[in-house]
Amino acid sequence: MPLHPRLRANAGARDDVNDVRMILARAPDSGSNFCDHGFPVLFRAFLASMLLTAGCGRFDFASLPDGSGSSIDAPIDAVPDAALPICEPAGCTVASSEADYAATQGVNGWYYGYWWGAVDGDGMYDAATEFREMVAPQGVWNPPDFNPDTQSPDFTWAYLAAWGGHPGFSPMIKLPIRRWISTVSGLASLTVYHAKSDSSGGDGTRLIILADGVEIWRHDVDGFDGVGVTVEIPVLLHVGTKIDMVLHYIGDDAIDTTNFTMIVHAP
Ligand SMILES: [Ca+2]
Ligand SMILES: [Ca+2]
Repeated sequence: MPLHPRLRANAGARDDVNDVRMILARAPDSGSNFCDHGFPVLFRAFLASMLLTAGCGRFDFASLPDGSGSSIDAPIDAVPDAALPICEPAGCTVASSEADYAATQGVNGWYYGYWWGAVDGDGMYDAATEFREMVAPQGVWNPPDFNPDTQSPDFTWAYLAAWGGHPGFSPMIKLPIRRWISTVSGLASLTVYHAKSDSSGGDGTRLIILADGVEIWRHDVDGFDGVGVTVEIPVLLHVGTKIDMVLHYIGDDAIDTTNFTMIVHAP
């Protein structure tokens, strides 16, 4: 990705990533300071495709573990519309998966679906074409062919509720996906919560967040972890940006009832 003309970046990757230092600074001839209010650019640093940080300024990676062969990517996106707040005042909420939850698709931008891994030849979820909508005749979202008889081949543990849901592994891989399609444009923060609802065991669940199909965050919660994590994930939104929360079973789907929610808000 081309560097923004007003910026210079020093980035590198060495075998010992503990020594990597990345500096994003205003170019000497720049007429404005990108770190001031307005954020004309969004800087994101990835280590082996995992988001490390975003924002602007100087980043020291001294706390990283050794990562021989890891790559560090630092795309710098020009965001001409980021100077406009996504809502006001600061911290205001645009969308909340729990507060906006409904038994109708599309309410406040939320959609409820799944990836049918068992019938996907390449085994990879394509956010552009492989989001299948669920249905919610009872207020809880299930695949449209769901059969509650556990002996049926169309049975699945995959479902979505206001507070979270459950991934499906047996008899067929079906991963529930909570999707939000942005109605705003600008820099936002996602408050993401991931914990076990049933913390009595199992091998845990994995929550993967994608922005227009690109992974921006993932987390594994242990089978006994009823506390989990709450994180803030910076993201640049445009009208139509698709944020997918994909709930994965990890090894199997035993005892995988999981809390996961997202709030989209202004920084
Ligand atoms: Ca696929
Ligand atoms: Ca599991």
